[in-house]
Amino acid sequence: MNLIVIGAAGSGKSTFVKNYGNYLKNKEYNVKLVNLDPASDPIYGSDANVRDYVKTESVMSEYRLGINGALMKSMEIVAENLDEVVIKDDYTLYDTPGQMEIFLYTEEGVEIIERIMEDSWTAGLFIADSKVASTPENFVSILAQSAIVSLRTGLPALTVFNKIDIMDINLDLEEIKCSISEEGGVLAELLEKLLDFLGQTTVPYRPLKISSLTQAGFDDVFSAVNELFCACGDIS
Ligand SMILES: Nc1nc2c(ncn2[C@@H]2O[C@H](COP(=O)(O)OP(=O)(O)O)[C@@H](O)[C@H]2O)c(=O)[nH]1
Ligand SMILES: [Mg+2]
Repeated sequence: MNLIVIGAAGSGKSTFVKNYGNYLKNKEYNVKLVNLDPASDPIYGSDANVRDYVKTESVMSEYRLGINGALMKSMEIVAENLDEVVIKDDYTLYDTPGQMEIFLYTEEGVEIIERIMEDSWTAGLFIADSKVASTPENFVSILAQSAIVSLRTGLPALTVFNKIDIMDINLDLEEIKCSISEEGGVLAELLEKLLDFLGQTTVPYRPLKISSLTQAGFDDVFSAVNELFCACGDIS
């Protein structure tokens, strides 16, 4: 089974990959950790690392590119080395580039996902920083992003609210709706409509709150992922 960990810079993807990898190893699974971020060295012992093939800082000087151009070029080089970095095991956790858009909005990102998906169960885990989702407006924006992750990747995906050790958030959709409508005005009306629409994502049915640092909520992630792939399972 593959888990592709996607999220904004700083949301905690790499910390999740490191500690969820340990969590799975403690359950006696064979686990592989793969770094797909050409711009940062992994904070864990990786079993495959794109930085063995491309380093964004070297691409910047070699091709005389700015950081964004170099990230795009780096993804092209990553895509040329997929044989080396797509590896199968009981679980393979893929850590994606710090900047989510480099992965989601490039042809190479889609190509990498398709390659990982070949012949094995693959899920997307969208990691959101709970601090960013702490107001109703921002919560709706996270739901919108989670819908974008599903649409762009075509993966069965779960949204995970990280860093609950420092910020616990309310995921009760009805309560969020109430606090939005209390605000009134055009923005509240728009948010309410969006919330109705985005409430169709898995978030309301499977509120997943975790701390990648303390491992709180990892059991919930484990069962939610299994249910995604269990014919008898029902994520509602
Ligand atoms: N308090 C807290 N900090 C976290 C958690 N997960 C990640 N961090 C911190 O958030 C920062 C960014 O984490 P990182 O894993 O590098 O994010 P990435 O850019 O998405 O890979 C680091 O300082 C982490 O220690 C968490 O669950 N709780
Ligand atoms: Mg990272």
